[in-house]
Amino acid sequence: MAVGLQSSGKTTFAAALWYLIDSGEMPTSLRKGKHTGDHSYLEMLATRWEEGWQVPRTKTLQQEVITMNLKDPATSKDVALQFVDLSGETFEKAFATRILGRNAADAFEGARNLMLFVSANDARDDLTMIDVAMQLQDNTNEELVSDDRSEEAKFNAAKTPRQVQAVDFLESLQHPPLSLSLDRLVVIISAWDKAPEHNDPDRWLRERMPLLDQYLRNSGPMVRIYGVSAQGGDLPDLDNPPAKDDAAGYLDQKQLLSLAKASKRIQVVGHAAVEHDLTHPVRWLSGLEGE
Ligand SMILES: Nc1nc2c(ncn2[C@@H]2O[C@H](COP(=O)(O)OP(=O)(O)OP(=O)(O)O)[C@@H](O)[C@H]2O)c(=O)[nH]1
Ligand SMILES: [Mg+2]
Repeated sequence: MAVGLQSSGKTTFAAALWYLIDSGEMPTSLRKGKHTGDHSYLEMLATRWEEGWQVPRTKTLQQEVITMNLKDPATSKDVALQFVDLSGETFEKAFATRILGRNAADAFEGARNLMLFVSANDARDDLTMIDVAMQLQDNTNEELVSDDRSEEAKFNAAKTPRQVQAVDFLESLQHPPLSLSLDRLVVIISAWDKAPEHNDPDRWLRERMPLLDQYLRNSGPMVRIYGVSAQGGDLPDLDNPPAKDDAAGYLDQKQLLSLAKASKRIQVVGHAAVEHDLTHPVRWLSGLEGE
C-alpha cells in the first residue's frame, strides 16, 4: 500500500509502473500478470505520463483502489500490488485532526507491507533549528532589535515538517484502532532527478529527514530506501499548461519525449535495482527477496 503526504509522488509512481509493465519495453524483475476488471483510471494516468504531462492531483474524496497483478518469472509466483491511491491531503488532515476517515482506514486493513513516499523536491524540511539559530546569530545587530515585532503566527498543524507528520502517521497506524503489524517498509524518495550528486538514497534520508531515519532504524519492520525518478524531470501540467512560447516550461518534457522508449525516463537507485526497474522495490516488499 502506498502512503505519503501531499505531492510526494504516489500517483506518478503508479502511472509509470503501469506503463512499464504494460509496454514491456524494458526487462523488469516482475512482469505483468493476468488482469480482469476496469483499469480506466490507470490507463488514463499512464497515457498522461506517456504523453509527457504531470498526472492529475488526487482529490480528497477520490480513492482509487487499483490492483496490479504481477508475476515473478524466477519463482512463477503471483504478486498482487494493491495500490490504494489516497490523496496526500487525507493524510495531512488525519495528522491535524487526529481523525482518519472510515474509507481510508478500511483501505489499510490487513496491510503488512507499506510503501512510504517522500519527495526530494520538497523544501519544507530543509531548515533545522540549528540553521535558524545560526541565522539569528548572524542577524543580531541593532537595526533588527526593535520593538515592532509582528504578531506570532498561529500554529498550523499542516505546516509541521513532513518527517514529523510521516513518523506520526507510521506510529499511529501501529496503534489501536488500526493496530497494523508491519513486516516490510519501503521508503521511495521520489523526484530523484532533483537529488544531490552523491546519489545515495540512504544518505539522503539520514541527512535530510533525520527524524524519520532514526525512527525507521528503531521500529519494527524491515526497511529499504530507494531513490526513484518516475517522471525523469519536471513536466508541465496539462490542466494548467505554461504558455506555448515558454521554452523553459517545456524543457524537460521535450528532452524526455525524445527518448525512443518512454520507460527509459524512469530511474531507480538503490539495492542493485536495474536502472529503470520500478518493480524492484515491489518485489522486495512482497517478500520474494531478501529475508
Ligand atoms: N522532477 C520530478 N517531479 C516529479 C517526479 N514524480 C512526481 N513529480 C512531481 O511531484 C508532484 C506530485 O506528484 P504526484 O504523483 O501527483 O504526487 P501524489 O503523492 O500523488 O500527490 P497527491 O495526489 O496530491 O497526494 C507533481 O508536480 C509531479 O509532477 C519526478 O520523478 N521528478
Ligand atoms: Mg496522487
